[in-house]
Amino acid sequence: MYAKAKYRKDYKTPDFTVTDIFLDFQLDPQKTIVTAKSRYQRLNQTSTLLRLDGTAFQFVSIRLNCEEFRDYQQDSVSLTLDLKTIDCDQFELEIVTFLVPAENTSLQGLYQSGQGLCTQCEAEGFRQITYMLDRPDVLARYTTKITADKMKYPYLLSNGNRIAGGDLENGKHWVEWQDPFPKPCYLFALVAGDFDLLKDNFTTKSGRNVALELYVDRGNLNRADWAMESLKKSMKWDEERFGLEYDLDIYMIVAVDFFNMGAMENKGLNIFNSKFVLANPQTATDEDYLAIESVIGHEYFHNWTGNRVTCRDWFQLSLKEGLTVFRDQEFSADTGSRAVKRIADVRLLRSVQFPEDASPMSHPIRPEKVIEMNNFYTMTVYEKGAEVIRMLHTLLGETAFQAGMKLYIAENDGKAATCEDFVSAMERASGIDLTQFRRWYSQSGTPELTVTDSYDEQTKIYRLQVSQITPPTADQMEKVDLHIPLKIALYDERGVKQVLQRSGQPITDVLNVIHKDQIFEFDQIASRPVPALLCDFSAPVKLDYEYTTSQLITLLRFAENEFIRWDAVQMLFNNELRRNLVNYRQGLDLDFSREILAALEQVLSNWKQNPALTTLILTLPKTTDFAELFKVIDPEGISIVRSFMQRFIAENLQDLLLKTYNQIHFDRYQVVQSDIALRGVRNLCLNYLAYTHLGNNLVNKHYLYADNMTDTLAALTAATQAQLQCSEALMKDFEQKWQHDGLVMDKWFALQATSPNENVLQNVIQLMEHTSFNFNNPNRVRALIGTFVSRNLKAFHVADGSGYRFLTDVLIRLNEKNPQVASRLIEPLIRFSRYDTQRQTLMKRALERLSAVENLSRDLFEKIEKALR
Ligand code: B3K
Ligand code: ZN
Repeated sequence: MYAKAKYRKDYKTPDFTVTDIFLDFQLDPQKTIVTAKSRYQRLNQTSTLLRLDGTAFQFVSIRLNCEEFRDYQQDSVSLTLDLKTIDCDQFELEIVTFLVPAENTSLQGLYQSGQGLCTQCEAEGFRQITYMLDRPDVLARYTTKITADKMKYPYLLSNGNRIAGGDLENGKHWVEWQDPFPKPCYLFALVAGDFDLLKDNFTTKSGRNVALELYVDRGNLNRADWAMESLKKSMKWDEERFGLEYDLDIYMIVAVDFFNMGAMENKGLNIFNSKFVLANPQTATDEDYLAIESVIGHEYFHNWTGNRVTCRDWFQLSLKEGLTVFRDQEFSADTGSRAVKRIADVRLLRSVQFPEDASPMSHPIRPEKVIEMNNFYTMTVYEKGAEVIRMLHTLLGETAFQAGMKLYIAENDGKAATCEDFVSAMERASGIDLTQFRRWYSQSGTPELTVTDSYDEQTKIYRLQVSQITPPTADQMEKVDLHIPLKIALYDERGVKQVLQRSGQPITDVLNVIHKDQIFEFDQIASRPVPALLCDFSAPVKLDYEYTTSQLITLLRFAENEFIRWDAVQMLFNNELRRNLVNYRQGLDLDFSREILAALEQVLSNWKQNPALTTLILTLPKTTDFAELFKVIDPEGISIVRSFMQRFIAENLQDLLLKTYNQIHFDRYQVVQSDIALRGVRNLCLNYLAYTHLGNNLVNKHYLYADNMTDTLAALTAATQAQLQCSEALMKDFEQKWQHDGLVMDKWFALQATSPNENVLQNVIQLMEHTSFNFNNPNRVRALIGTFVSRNLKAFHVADGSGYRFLTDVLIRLNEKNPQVASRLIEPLIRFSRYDTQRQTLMKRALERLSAVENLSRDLFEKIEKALR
C-alpha cells in the first residue's frame, strides 16, 4: 500500500508539462488499447527525471521522439524516465497501455457501466488510463480518437468538438474529438454506448448557438425533459447573475447507472449519475426534481469556476467546489424560494458538516495533509466552503462581490489558481481588508458564539456581549479568532423590529465579530428586546444564547427573517428533547410543552400564509440531528423521545391536521414551487396523522389515489415509519410495480433501511439478495446499506454490536472492489468517541478488524488510522 501523505506546504511547480496530447482508444470492454502521444516541455532546465503517474493498467510500450526508449524505472504507481541524454526541452512521448474496463469495479479511470463504457478521472483517475503528469496544474490541449464496434457503441463521445469520423470495414467506426481549451487531465472524458438522445439548443446572450445533447439509456427519453430544462435555466441564470457565457458550440450530458458520486463536470461532456438526470412524475419526487436542477446547475457552473479557472493543486479543491456550491445554491434560491433553500442548506450543514468537523476526519476547507484525495470531497470542502464564500458575499455585498468575481476570472482564466488568488481578487475589488477572514481557509472546527445581553432602562442602551471560541479538533489543537459576520435584528415583545442605531447614526445589521470577546451597543431601544441572532445563518457557527421559551415563540411569530422563525422552532424542539431525555432516563413520564404545542397549532392554522415554511417548521428534526446535541449520544433514548414527540403532536393536533389535509387538492401534478409547497403541507399532515387511529385508512387511500411519486412515497414513508397495518401490502405493491427499475427501487430500499422495526438489520441483509439489488452499483449500496448505517441511529448502534459487525463485513467486501464507496460508508464507525464506552469498545474492535485486512485501500486506511490514532 502506498499510504504516503502529501502536504500542502510541499507544493512545487512542475518540472515538466504537457502542452498537447493525442489519445487513441481502441475500445473493447475486455481489451482496450490506448495510445497516448504527448508533447512534453521541460520547464525546469536542471531537471532530468520525469516521473509519470500510472497504475492499474498493463504497460505495453514507450517511445520518445518516435524511437524506442528504455531508460526508465517502473513501479506499481509510476514510470520514471531518465532524460539525461535528451538535450532538447521539447519532446514527444508515445505510450501504449492495455486495459480491461469490464473488470474495473473501482468506477474510476475507464470502466463499464451497463452496456456502455465511460470514464471518471477526478481526482486521480486519468492515471488508470495511461502514464501522465496527473496533476491539475498541467494543462494540455486534447485530441481524442475513439474506435469501437458500431452496433454496440453507436455513440462515441469525448470533450470539445467532433472534427472527423468514419466507418471501418470490420463493423467498427471511429470519431475524433478536439477540445480547444487546455485542461488538466481530470477533466478528460470519454463515453461509448447506445443511447436515446434528447437534442435542444441554447442561444447565448452574445447570440452564439450552442447544441445541447442529453444521452440517456434506451427507453428513458420520457425522463429526460426536466434535466434539459434545468440546463437551459442554468445557462441563462449564469449569464444574468454572473455575466458568464458558455464557450463551446456543444454541451453534452450523459446519464450512467454506475457512478461513485453525483456527476462530473468534464469539459463539454458532463457525465452524470442517472439519479441526477432521470425524472418523470411517476418515478421522481419533488425533492428529486429539485436535486436534479441543482446538480445540473452545479456541473454547468463549473465550466467557469473549475474548468476555465481550475485548481493549482488538490489542496485548493474548495476554490472550485465551495464557490460552485455557492453558485448552485444561489441559482436554486433565485429560481425557487430563497428561504426554503437556505433552510435546507443549513440543515445539511448542521447535520452532516458539523459532525464531520468534530470527527477524526476534521480538516479545514483547504486541507493541509492528504493521503487519498478522494477522501476530501467532503461536506467541509463543499458545504462549509460555500458558507465561506457566502460570508464574503455578506461582507462585500452583491455589487462588490461580482466585481471580485470579474477580477478573479480575468486574472486567472486558462490558469490553475489557488484559494489565495480568489480572496485576493475579492479584497482588491472591494477594498475590504480580508486578512483575518483568510483564517477560515486554514482553521478547522465549528466556532461557537456565546451571546449574553443586558438592557439599561435608564439610558435605553442595549448591549450584546459576544464571545467566540473554536474548540480543538482532531487535526488542530490551537485555534485563533475568526472574522465572523453576525447578522442580527431586535424585536420588542409585540414583535416590532427596532432601528439599530448608535449616537444617532444608523448601524448595519451585520456585526463584525473579530475578537474573542466583544460588546455591541445599541441606543434608543425602548424596552428590553428579543434578539434575532444569526439571521439567514450568516456564519457557519454554533450559537449559544439562553433564550426563554416565550422569547423563541416571539421570534417564531414575528421575526421577518424566515430562517430565524424556523430556527426558533428548532431550538424549542431541541429543548423539549433534552428535557424529556432526562425524564426518560429517570423513568419519569414524558411530556410536551403546551405552550409550544399552541404555537405550532397557530402556525398550522395559518399555513396558507406560507405553506413551505409551515412544513419546515412543523417537521421534527431527525434522530441523527438530535444526536448532535450531545457529547455522548444515547441512540435508544433519542429515538424513543423523538417518537413520543411525533405522536404527541399528532394526537393533539389531529383535527387541525385532518382539516388541513382535506383542504388541499390538485387537478394534476405539476413541478411548480406553489404546488410543491402545497404537497409538502399535505404530506406533512399525512405523516403526523399516520400516528393516530385515522392513520391506516388515510395512508392506504393516499397511496391508492396517488398519481405521482411524491405522494406515493409520502404514503409509503408514513406507513413504514408508523408501522401501519397497510404497510406490508403497499410495499409489496410498489415492489411489483418497480422491481425492474433500480433507481426507483432505491427509495424502497432506503425506506426499509430506516424502518423502526426490530428486525431491520436481518431485513437489510435479506434485501441484499433481492433481484433489484446489485452490490456493484453504488446507488443501491448507498440506498440500502448507507441509509441503514447513517440514518437508522437506533438499529445501527444497537448495543450488541451487530450493526457494527454487519458494516465491517460489507466494508471488507467493498475494500478492493470500490474503495471510494467503502470510504463513505465507514464514516459512522470512525465516530466512536461520541458513544458510551461499551459501544466504543465494539466500534474500535470493528475498526481493528478492518485495519488487519490485506490490501487495505488508502481510502479506508487514512480514515481508520485517523480514528484509532
Ligand atoms: N467534481 C466532481 C467530484 C469528483 C469527485 C472525485 N472523487 C463533481 C462535482 O463536484 O461537481
Ligand atoms: Zn463540484
